Amino acid sequence: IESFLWTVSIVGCPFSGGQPKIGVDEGPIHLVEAGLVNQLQELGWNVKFDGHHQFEDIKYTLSSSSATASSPAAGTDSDTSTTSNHWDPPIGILKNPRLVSRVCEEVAKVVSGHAKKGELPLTLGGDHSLAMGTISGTLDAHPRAGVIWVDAHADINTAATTESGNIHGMPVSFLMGLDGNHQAFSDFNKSNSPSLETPFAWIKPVLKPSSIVYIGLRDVDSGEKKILKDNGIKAFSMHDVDRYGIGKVVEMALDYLNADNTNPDEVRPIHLSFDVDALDPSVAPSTGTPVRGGLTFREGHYICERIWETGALVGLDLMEVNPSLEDDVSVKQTVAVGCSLVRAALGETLL
Ligand code: HAR
Ligand code: MN
Ligand code: MN
Ligand code: MN
Repeated sequence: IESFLWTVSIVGCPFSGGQPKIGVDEGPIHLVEAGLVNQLQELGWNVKFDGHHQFEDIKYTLSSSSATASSPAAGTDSDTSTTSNHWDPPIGILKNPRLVSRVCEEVAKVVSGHAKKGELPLTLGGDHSLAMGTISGTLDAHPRAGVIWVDAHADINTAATTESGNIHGMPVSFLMGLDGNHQAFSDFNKSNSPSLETPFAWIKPVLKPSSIVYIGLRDVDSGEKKILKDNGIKAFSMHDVDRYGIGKVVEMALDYLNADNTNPDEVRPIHLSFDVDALDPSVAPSTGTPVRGGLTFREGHYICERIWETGALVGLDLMEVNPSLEDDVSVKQTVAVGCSLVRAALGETLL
């Protein structure tokens, strides 16, 4: 194992603003408290972890920069995920758009900074809206990188298709710069109160539709199905996992990303964005939007192990662990599985 020289940088993101349930912001805290740092050191990694990111200053800047802001001080808004603020009103039905945008912009800078130093950024969520930050950061440092997105959901709704207004169901559409967002945001700009910032202006459409592969999908909205089809996006649903087996599915995913590779010896860098709800709820119960019929414990781990084996992993996300959902045993189980998936992606072997 040659990993002993390598550095993994943990980016702890206690953030829940991309969805309405309190508690997912505690995911990274529980993963670290369960001993993740030590577990990665035991695998031979040099682990950098400077504590979880505090996004409080972002909330503060947002609330005080708005001309319409009245006096309540930052910090009195204890739950930004369920209430909308005078400084961050919805755009259409999108909730907390400016907060999500600012937080992801910060995450993008942090991830890109680590990656450019040759470190492997490991982002612990928090909700999956954070992937706008992590993938922007990875592609800034590794422009050729491809994304493997493991999830029950496609997270590719646009402002025009989302039925929930929860931005964790939308990050891929922003990364691709899909049209449905442009229209909604230019409509918004026309009616914008000048004191309110337009969110997501910083995101470059860096992710080509041919640079992502999904594995594990089973709850895809009808608007999302159309987007996947219209853009020719490669996706392996649970139907495909049943049909071909996880081994074949992961090979097909890797082959797809490397299909245009001019030098076949030089595999494309890979960013793995793993939403824990890809796993069956019997395996990972403590998550905000569980969907039955998911990946088994081994199927989830196999994906991570096989990607590690390629030697091409340059970025890793583990998202949507919510320690306030379900009973204590379920929380412990979900956190333990989360740590175990990360170890598998970072080189833990069974033999
Ligand atoms: N597609 C639904 C929506 O847009 C549900 C999205 C749920 N997303 C996550 N992340 N849990 O994958 O709201
Ligand atoms: Mn707790
Ligand atoms: Mn997701
Ligand atoms: Mn999901």
